[in-house]
Amino acid sequence: VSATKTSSCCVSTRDLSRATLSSISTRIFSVSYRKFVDFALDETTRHTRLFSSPLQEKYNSLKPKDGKGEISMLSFEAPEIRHLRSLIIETETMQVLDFTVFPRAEYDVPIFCANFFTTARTNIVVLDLNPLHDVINQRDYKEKYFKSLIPLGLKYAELFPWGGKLTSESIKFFSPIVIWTKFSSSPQKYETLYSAFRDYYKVWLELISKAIKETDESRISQNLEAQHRYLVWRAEKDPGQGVLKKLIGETLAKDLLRSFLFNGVDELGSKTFNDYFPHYCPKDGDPNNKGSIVGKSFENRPWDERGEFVGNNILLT
Ligand code: BLA
Repeated sequence: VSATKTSSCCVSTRDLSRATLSSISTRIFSVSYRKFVDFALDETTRHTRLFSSPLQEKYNSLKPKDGKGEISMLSFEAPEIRHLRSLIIETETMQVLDFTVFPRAEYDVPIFCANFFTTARTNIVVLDLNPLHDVINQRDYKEKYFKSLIPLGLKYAELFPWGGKLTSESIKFFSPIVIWTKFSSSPQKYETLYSAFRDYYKVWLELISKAIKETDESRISQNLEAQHRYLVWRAEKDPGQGVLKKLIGETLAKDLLRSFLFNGVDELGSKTFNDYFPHYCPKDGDPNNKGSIVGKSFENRPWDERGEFVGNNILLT
């Protein structure tokens, strides 16, 4: 009897202490994305020469309007990289990473894209090598960059289930290995995300290091237009805009988006949002008045395990 008592007493104490520990670790666990950026910068300098960007002087750090927390920015260039920039937001209630690397127009290499939005409870994550050209209809471009990466995508698709419906147009900017996911905050998930970030970034660096500089003017201008279209999409429709406006006000947020995050949107081309996305626009021509006319779709991952697109094709021509 006494043995049983002891053991039942020990079990409950152990359970109790486990519960206490886990609640403490939930409470004290706080995410920082700084080590992600440190990793990326270290790794980049192993492949190329990074130079501080002229934008760095103006865009380095900002205080949110309520004075709580910090917004930090870094930006660089390299012989193959037009713009490598990171934005980290750290406040009492959220941690955000927006880390994107745009190759120069002489390269048709994908755009590296990591967008992580974290609160105490939840995470909204996009990690991808955003294709510069169409990977749904242009098989040669898809095979050139993504064929060998499908196993990597599959590994993380299992660890990070598809995040559900998203703005339909976004799918055209995503690759077959995109990680689009939402999950509850936990130290384990954070470490897995760090590992995915490192793997995807290393793979992207391999691509840019091996890429052959394009000399054909018409291909260079196709790359340039594709980059401009991407910038126009994101500067107009980035889902982080609302958060940025709340934190720093409309004027600063707009400047940050157009001149820093999506730098080039006003310089690399003259086409407008309506030119690139005519189906998106309501009759009054203002793309901000309504959401997408096609709305949200792709409840499930629209790529199969061979990297074939299996979503519907309404707007993908
Ligand atoms: C939500 N962010 C989302 C969603 C996507 C992305 C797909 C789901 C909602 C939707 O489909 O619109 C991210 N979409 C992208 C990316 C591309 C794209 C990376 O088309 C690239 C082509 N997110 C940020 C930053 C913040 C942020 C910097 O990157 C905050 C400062 C926040 N993203 C954020 C929030 C949501 C979100 C709050 C949920 C709100 C919403 O669903 O609109």
